[in-house]
Amino acid sequence: MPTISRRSLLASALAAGGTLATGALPVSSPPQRRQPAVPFAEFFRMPMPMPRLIEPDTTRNGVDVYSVAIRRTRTEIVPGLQTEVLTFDGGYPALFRATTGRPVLMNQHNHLGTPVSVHLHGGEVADVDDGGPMDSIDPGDSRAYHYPNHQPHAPLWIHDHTHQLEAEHIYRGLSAFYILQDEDERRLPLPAGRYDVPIMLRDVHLDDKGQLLYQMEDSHGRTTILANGKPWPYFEVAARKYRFRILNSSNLRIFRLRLADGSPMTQIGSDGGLLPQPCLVDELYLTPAERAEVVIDFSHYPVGTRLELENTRNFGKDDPARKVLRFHVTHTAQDPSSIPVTLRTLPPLPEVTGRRSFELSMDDVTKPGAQGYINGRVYDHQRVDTSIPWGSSEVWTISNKDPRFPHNFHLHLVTFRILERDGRPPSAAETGLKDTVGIDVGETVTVQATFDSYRGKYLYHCHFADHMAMGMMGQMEIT
Ligand SMILES: [Cu+2]
Repeated sequence: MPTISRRSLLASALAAGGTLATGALPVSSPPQRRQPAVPFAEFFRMPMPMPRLIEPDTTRNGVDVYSVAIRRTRTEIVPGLQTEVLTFDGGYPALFRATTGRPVLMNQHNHLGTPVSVHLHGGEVADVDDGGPMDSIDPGDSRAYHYPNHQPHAPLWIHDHTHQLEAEHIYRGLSAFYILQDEDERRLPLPAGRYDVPIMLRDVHLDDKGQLLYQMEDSHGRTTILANGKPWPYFEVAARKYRFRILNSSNLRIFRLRLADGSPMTQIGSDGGLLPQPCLVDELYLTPAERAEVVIDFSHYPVGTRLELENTRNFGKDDPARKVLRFHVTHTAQDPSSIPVTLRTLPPLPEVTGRRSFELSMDDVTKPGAQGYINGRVYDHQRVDTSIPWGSSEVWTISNKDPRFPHNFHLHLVTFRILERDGRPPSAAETGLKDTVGIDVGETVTVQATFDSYRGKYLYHCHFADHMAMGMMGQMEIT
């Protein structure tokens, strides 16, 4: 066995937001990673499906009205076994499509035995429609959520946000794409239609019956990587350009994605839609809830090529999570698409009206009752942590003071711009609108957000879902 330095060991363990007892591991120990209990699905054996498109039941006065059943279903993750999952309308995962300027009324019916709260991540919605942690739908009840879709295009998503159940609910499948498009985006000559492909990534831990095993902070056990609900699938492509909208819906896993042959990808978008300009990237770094949109040009490859999308943030060469999916170039096709030099123009940043600081920290997760903190406080829905005057534009400095765990930071209601990462300007990939930003151990990130839409109470939190469940959330009130 090759010698593993303590530094790389720690880095590997941290890579997946892992559980690691402080100072307890000898220098030569391999990471304490359980092998999957079942013979896990083989790599690149199943095709990657599209998410299930959920369509509105009707359109009333220009509003698309949906009726969505939140329910259990079964899906084949390990070939030959049926795995029980939680879904929006049976989609594992599901996909909603919406258009800027066209409101949605989403009736959610809770057929589970637990409360659920439906949150449109990245959505600019009234606080009563935001799916707050305490504002849940009881088992057997229904609720209508109003999504005005005033905001520009963005690859949004929907997930459960019920206090202390969110982590397990999201893990078991309550996450869906909500792709909001506008004319500014649609008129660009980017790959479209069947060449515009959403990919939801996550990791899971399967037990010996092929069922999802949920334990808090089980980053070492979640070694099966799913793309659109299938383990390590393959995806057949034509030798032309494709647009991929990639969401990391994992609870704890950070993906660092690259093409196995080292070719660059063209990143065109992030959480809040298109970047101002496309940029060439060697890798995509996605913490939980972050999105990246890329164009990959398969015309460089002969028909017959098999090209892996790898995850280089992993536990080493025996870690199945180093693999993600594989593209199979199966045929040629016409390609009228192109990538414009300018994708959008973002408005200039307003004058700064206030500054605040936030520190993220967490108890040692190996201790029972471990909690997560923002500025030393655990989430309390009855407490307002941050009062913000309506119309203000604030600079928030967020530091990860945790010596062990990466975190990230998500703001409800608004997008923000990243000003600095550890004192340096953001990379080109981070120059767009963001709603979630990764903050590694010891890092400090500075962002600017403008609170000029709704008034009311909203959350900000770490989006490592297991950390949310540990209370690593705060409440802001825009007044
Ligand atoms: Cu966290």
